[in-house]
Amino acid sequence: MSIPKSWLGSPALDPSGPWTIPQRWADYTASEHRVWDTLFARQMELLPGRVAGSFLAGVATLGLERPGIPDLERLSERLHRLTGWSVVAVQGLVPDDVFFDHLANRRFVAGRFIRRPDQLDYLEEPDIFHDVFGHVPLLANAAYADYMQAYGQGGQRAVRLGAIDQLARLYWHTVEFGLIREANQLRLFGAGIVSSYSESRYALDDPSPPRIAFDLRRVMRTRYRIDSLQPHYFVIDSFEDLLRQTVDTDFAPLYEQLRDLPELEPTEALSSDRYIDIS
Ligand code: HBI
Ligand code: FE
Repeated sequence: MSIPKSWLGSPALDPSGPWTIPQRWADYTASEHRVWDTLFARQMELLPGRVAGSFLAGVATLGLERPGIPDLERLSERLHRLTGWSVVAVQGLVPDDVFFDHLANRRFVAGRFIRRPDQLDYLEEPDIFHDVFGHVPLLANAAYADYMQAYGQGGQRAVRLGAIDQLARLYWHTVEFGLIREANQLRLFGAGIVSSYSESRYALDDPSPPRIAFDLRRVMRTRYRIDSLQPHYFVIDSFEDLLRQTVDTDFAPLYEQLRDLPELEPTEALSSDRYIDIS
């Protein structure tokens, strides 16, 4: 990945780009807003003391405590002032190259729809609760915001180098399911965890999944499961360290090396793994 330009300028907020749709905020029903409120209350009761401090700070400064599904225009205005990111609505999953293009331009895509009341605990496609509650608070953190942009730029290069799988694993094991060391404790930061009631507890409380110190090469070789709780978690030291480890690496030769090494199955251990056992 190349060095991301840190957020210095302030180009106009651009709520567009490929595959976006209008949010039509006024069209959400009372029942849809209630689903958001239920999920929000449940996670906010659980997360203090378990989630990275920057996440809770982001929830507060972005005004996510207001009841109801957030209005993305309003949310983007606040976020844009802090780190130059905006949030745009899409129908659902978008192709990889489109996803990377948005990230590289500091736009996070959020599914417009919200899960049904009978799907509070599990759904396959990312909805607005996962995308906004899970991902957006940390975009108010400068290092995390730079990491996400660098990821988008790295993704555009990975498309050309045929290395999407390796890069997608990095995203999965950090942005979606990462843990962080903070205040000499393990804390959550991955959006897939913090937007899930069961995984927010399991990832910290359950004795079975190993917590392994983040290592870029190791993570890029590790296949993942999308249909169950994670069999292990990777732990970063800080967002600054994650950013440094990735932007200081030339990914093209790394992909070449990784091609010659076997992929690791989700539960496979390596002798070089360093376990983190603080609780
Ligand atoms: N589209 N809406 C949406 N959200 C995602 O998280 C997403 C996507 N398309 C592709 C994608 N993620 C991943 O495959 C990339 O990180 C590799
Ligand atoms: Fe996600």
